[in-house]
Amino acid sequence: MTTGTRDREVVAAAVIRDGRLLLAQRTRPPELAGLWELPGGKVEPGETPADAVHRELLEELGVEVAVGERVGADVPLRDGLVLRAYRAELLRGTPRALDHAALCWVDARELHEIALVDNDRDWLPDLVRLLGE
Ligand code: 9L3
Ligand code: MG
Repeated sequence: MTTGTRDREVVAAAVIRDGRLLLAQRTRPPELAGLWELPGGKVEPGETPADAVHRELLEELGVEVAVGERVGADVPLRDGLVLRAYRAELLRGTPRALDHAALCWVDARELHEIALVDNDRDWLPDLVRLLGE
């Protein structure tokens, strides 16, 4: 076996512009539909996490990004998956909801009020810090 012992990674992107964080509203699975998340998805075999952030944001939002620093701590998911967040800077395009129900830009106060997916709530203090910079 060449795989199987390492956790499979899911990446998520913190895109911040003008003091606001980009959130995307999930459509699936049913238990997550309607909740908001940092956009992203599974790292495919042969990809680095940064490659995956770049690909996922192109697929999900139609934008090109430069992938930056890690944000917050690893979040363990079910089935040996681990979720990791990265900063991402918009280089080209305007984000569109190609795979989500909707997009929104939130400030720190709105971030506390919106219905985030549980996994992403762990990053709230880190995200608030970034929004304050
Ligand atoms: N997930 C949680 N928070 C996020 C992202 C991008 C993903 N910010 C979870 C939801 C799914 C799994 O990771 O259970 C895979 O994500 P996707 O490929 O369905 O986006
Ligand atoms: Mg996704």
